[in-house]
Amino acid sequence: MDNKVGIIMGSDSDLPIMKEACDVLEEFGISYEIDIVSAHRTPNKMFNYYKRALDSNIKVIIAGAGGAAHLPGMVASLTDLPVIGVPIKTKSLNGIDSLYSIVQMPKGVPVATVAINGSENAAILAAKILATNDKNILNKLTEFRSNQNDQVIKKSEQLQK
Ligand code: RP5
Repeated sequence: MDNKVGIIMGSDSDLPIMKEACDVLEEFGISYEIDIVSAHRTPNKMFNYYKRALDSNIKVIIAGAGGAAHLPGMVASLTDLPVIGVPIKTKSLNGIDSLYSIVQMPKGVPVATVAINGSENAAILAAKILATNDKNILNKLTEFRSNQNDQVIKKSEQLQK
């Protein structure tokens, strides 16, 4: 079975942002499972998610949540898998609430927090974690970095003309 990334989010309203992580993982040819798991509205599903993750060969979890964004931290407290938290931008506080909720974890329960709405970076980070044990993903990451470098150099050269 392929190593997978588990993508979860607190609400379907997070989906447009979390979909960007799916697109990146597809570019890298990485399998993933995606679901809605709410820390507050479906607590039992959240408590059981780590078992499902292990059964599905999930090696990294990306968890997006907004507002009182407890999902990434709670999932991190229940599993030894690495958890990457994506703070979702909110209408009332622009996602500062989400960011602080996710990043300010107590010692002993780390969540790797990306920028507000930074789900693409969450996917790249997940790819890097899987690449420590997967040459194909590593090669794709190297190509991605090289393309990124070339694009910026090209823009810079155009600017100098
Ligand atoms: C969080 O509450 C979700 O992650 C979402 O970002 C936020 C708002 O959820 P909805 O009211 O849009 O369902 O749990």
